[in-house]
Amino acid sequence: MSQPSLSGVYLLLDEQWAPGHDLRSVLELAAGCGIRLFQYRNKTGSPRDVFAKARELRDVAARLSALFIVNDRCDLALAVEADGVHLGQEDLPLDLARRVMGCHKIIGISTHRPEEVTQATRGGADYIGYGPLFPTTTKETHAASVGLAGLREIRSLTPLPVFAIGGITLDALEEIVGSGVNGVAVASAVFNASDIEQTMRDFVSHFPAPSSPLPG
Ligand code: 3NM
Repeated sequence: MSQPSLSGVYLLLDEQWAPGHDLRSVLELAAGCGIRLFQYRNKTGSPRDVFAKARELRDVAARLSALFIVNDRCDLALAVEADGVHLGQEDLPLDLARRVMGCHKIIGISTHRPEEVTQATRGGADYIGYGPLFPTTTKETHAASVGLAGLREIRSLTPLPVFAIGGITLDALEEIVGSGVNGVAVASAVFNASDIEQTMRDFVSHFPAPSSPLPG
């Protein structure tokens, strides 16, 4: 299924990665800066708290015509009527996730090697995260950094939207965009910035046009 809005800046919303920030305010500010794609992550909260926060953020995103994706959990994504789910390699396999989510929800998947990109493409993912592009301390990952050369390599392996992820900063953005990716998924470059609004605007300005929301 074609997802024209799966491009540009994909902001990762995780309270643990955003100390001192209120995620709802960040989402509102980000949408004002032209960000149209958000992922909610919470691996530590109680199910009830996580549900309540996800629901709140999902409502804000919907009001602002932005896509809202839940990390890891299909049940939570469906419970809050998110636009989709983002899977890791250790989460529910893609075919099962598709059965749970149905054909209209977005399913993204994290990949770290070219074989995983091919597999995710054959398996019917809607977009791919590829990384870590550069070393990052945000998430403990055992995968080696793929680097810009690795990123360029996978472009020909999939027609799906590709988001580079991991250690992405404004400094490298021009080259990253030049590698043919459709977007970048970021956390620390935004949350650690001294001026997060300006940083988000700078990120968005590297992409051709603000992503448009899904029709209907
Ligand atoms: N996934 P930052 S790297 C969530 O390689 C995540 O799959 C990665 O945060 C992967 O922009 C990563 O602060 C962390 O590096 C992204």
